[in-house]
Amino acid sequence: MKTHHIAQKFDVAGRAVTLEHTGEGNVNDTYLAIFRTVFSEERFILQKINKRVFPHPEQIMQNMRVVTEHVHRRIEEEMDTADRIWQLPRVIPAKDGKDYVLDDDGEFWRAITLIASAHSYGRVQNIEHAHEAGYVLGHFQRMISDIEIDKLHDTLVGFHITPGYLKKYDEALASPEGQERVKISPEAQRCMRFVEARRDWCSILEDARDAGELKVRPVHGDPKISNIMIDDATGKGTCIIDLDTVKPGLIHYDFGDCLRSCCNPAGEEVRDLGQVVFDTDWCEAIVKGYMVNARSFLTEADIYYLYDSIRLISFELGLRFFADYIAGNVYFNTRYDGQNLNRARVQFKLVESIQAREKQIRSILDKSLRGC
Ligand code: GN1
Ligand code: MG
Repeated sequence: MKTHHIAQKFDVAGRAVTLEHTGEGNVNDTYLAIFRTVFSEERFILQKINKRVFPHPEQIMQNMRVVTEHVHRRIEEEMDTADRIWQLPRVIPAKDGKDYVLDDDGEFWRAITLIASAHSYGRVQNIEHAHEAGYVLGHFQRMISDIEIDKLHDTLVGFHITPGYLKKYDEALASPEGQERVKISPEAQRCMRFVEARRDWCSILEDARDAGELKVRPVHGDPKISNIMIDDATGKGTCIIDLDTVKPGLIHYDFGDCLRSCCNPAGEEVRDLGQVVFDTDWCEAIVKGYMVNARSFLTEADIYYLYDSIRLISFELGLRFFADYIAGNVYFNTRYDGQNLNRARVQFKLVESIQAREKQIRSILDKSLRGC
């Protein structure tokens, strides 16, 4: 079935004029759809959900319903006192009333509204942008903090459980194909040594959760910089998109991932590793923005593990990329064979940079918790 025909099955007025593949996202396929009637135009987002990654797309849609309805209500409740108009996309139903369309190949499609007059960026543009990224994340976490976790499905079992990724990595490495892929690449061998040296602290967050120190709460799961929308008119954050991984987890996954993504000015795909660094000025701005909302819900134990989460989630993403490279690129979309290896090296370089700045990062966290 052609993408145009699929788009036409959603409840949007008019006819499909263009469908542009955005090329963004490492997992799903995303299109910008433009529909026209004789007097209007509607733009929306059309996505094919990657079933290799998400085995139950219908659960993602149920979560999306719960989350968007809840957050829309919360935003409206606070509308009069808010410093901006917060937004969050809504699910566009299919003409048959369902939340999705299944095509002839059994592929799963959904449509969501486009947040207009706003853009997201692949990298932080300036210090204000960094501040807004933190602000948007803190606000979203506060908005979803009162959703009961048993109302949310676990859409991706094992997501952000670092010891689980380590186990998968060990399995991929133990296979004959995995052995071969590492044998032929000195860079892969260096990555392997990098992982070995850090194996022992992989369970730091999960141990704290098992010990009852950290509580499981609703989290976004993927607050990277390209999921933060900035209002074209005001330069302020307006919403966070990509709700596939909103599910029960530790808020540390979000905090660590936001800093991992935002504080590396070179981005995730850079080939020149010399450009990869953890920018502490941006870190300070993000943490300040985040704390505006987060100070109200962070516990002492949460605070204790904030630094570790930055280091751990960067390491974890590097490990996920590296394991996928060894397994033959089966999870993340790739455009060339060594892409996952390069992505892993970028994240590992970032881990080194984070470790080298531990004192500075801890002092930024302390200062901003004291409101300085
Ligand atoms: C994937 O597909 P995308 O770009 O939204 C991944 C995240 C990673 C991110 C790194 C479900 O997100 O966990 O942090 O790539 N999503 C999933 O760019 O695995
Ligand atoms: Mg995502």
